[in-house]
Amino acid sequence: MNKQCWTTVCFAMCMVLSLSAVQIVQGGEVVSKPRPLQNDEAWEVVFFDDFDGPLDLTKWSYNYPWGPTHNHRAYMSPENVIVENGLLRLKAENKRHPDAPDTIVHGGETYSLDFTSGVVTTKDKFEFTHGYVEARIRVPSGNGFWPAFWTLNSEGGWPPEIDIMEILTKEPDVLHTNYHYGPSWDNKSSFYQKIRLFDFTEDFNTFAVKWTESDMTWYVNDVMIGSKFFDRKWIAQSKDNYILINLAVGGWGGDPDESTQWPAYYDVDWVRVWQKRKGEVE
Ligand SMILES: [Ca+2]
Repeated sequence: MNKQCWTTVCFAMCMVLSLSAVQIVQGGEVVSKPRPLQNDEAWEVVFFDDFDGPLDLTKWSYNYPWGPTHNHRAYMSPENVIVENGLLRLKAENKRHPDAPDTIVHGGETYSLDFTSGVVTTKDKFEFTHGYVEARIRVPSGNGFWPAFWTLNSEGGWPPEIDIMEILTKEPDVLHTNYHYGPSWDNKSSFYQKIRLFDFTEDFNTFAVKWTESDMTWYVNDVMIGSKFFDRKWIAQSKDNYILINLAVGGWGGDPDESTQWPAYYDVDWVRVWQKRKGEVE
């Protein structure tokens, strides 16, 4: 066998080996590739955080881009965003923040800001169009919490919004996923799925969405859940998205009550975004 043949054989063997590999190097460490991507070597990690601490401010910002409040009863504070023991911990407390106004109005609803909690986003630091977005998460238990893992367009219009994970902890075994889309706030549509699986407060679970130009698909622990969203026109409305991770109190999740244990923690072990290498077809 001449040199050229050997080169060809070696190249073929390398291809076989690389096709069988399901792990990649990230930040000097080997991480498992999520099962939904394993048949396609073109996917690579383009964003990650293992929260080995302190919070990496080249990747994350405190607060919502529009301020410390939203459609819930917690005032968001950087002091309630903690990174320890390899975890991002958003801490909800049963106390009013000294800077919090008594109430806010959002979407016609009035919210009394009696609680303090935390949020981080990648706005202006990491924004992406299409990919496989995943995080390993443990949500708090008890009545009154609404932990979420979601994305918004960087240019600020709404809709669209991709909700990878929303859990109302009064129903700890129910996962809510959503894609909000449409021409305006008043004239929006939602691809909403509500799926009862198992108690998400008991352990860490991986939540993901695979977002391509042709479909959106949601996953829990690498297993597809619900059905796909196929509408290319409205999928194209999402672009340059940033990630939000927040622990809301009250609002859609309902209010805390006497049984609620404080403080409560929403823990994130890691976040990763995978994309196809440039030039690869989605
Ligand atoms: Ca970690």
